[in-house]
Amino acid sequence: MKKIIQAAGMTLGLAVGAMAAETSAGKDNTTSSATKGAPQVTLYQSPTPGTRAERVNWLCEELNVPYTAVILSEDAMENNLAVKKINTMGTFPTVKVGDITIVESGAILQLIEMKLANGGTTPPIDSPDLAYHLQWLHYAEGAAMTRISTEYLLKAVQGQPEHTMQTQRHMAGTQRVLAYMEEHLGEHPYFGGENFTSADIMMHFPIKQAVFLNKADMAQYPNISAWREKVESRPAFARAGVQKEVIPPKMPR
Ligand SMILES: N[C@@H](CCC(=O)N[C@@H](CS)C(=O)NCC(=O)O)C(=O)O
Repeated sequence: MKKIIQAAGMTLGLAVGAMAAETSAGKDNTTSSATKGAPQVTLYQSPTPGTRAERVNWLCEELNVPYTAVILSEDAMENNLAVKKINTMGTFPTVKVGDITIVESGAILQLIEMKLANGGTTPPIDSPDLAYHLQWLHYAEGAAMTRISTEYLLKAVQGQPEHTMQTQRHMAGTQRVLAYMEEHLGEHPYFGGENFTSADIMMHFPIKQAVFLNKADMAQYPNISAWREKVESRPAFARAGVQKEVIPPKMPR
């Protein structure tokens, strides 16, 4: 299912070509009949585990969608530069589906589900869960990550004289989004509603970040904690190598 190709030390342009040739030459014979003839998924990853790219690994493992995971250099900075040559935004995940390369994890998950998995985990159009699924799929990088990271950044600049109403609105943003998640999970087993969906995959990352960046006390959120245990015990979670906690990044010297 998954193939990690590392190209440390190779000329990057050549490395990409060599890898593309290698994978399209049919060495990867894991393509299931559901996706035969479908565009290949190439996932550009960071050598540092735990980026949002893990959402793509996780979804593909859940849905049995074949993909090739590529790390262009073991050196994180070099790898960033190499990925920027593939897509100028160069964030993780960057994914190539067929001939098109895109960024933004939520959009990538939706694209894979729609194009390669007959909708995948998306609830049917007439299901009341569709609204929950869509809300949380977008909430993860929308309300949740913006508030969690803004609060962290505001704490980092605390003490500076400029403290406007706008900045104040973002203080306690982490608590606010976690309380909203807690409420939902008190009424539904999953962010996707009755069933696990890609919205659950999207929501795992901001919850980890809330704990790591703003030291959120998860004892206050028993529903989120129970949900975490449940989704982290899924076989696809382990197969995808999703990190349970944030690994503190190594800062370049
Ligand atoms: N909203 C984007 C965020 C992507 C993002 O910022 N990813 C981080 C890794 S978790 C990254 O690439 N950081 C390095 C950078 O911004 O250059 C998504 O969900 O894909």
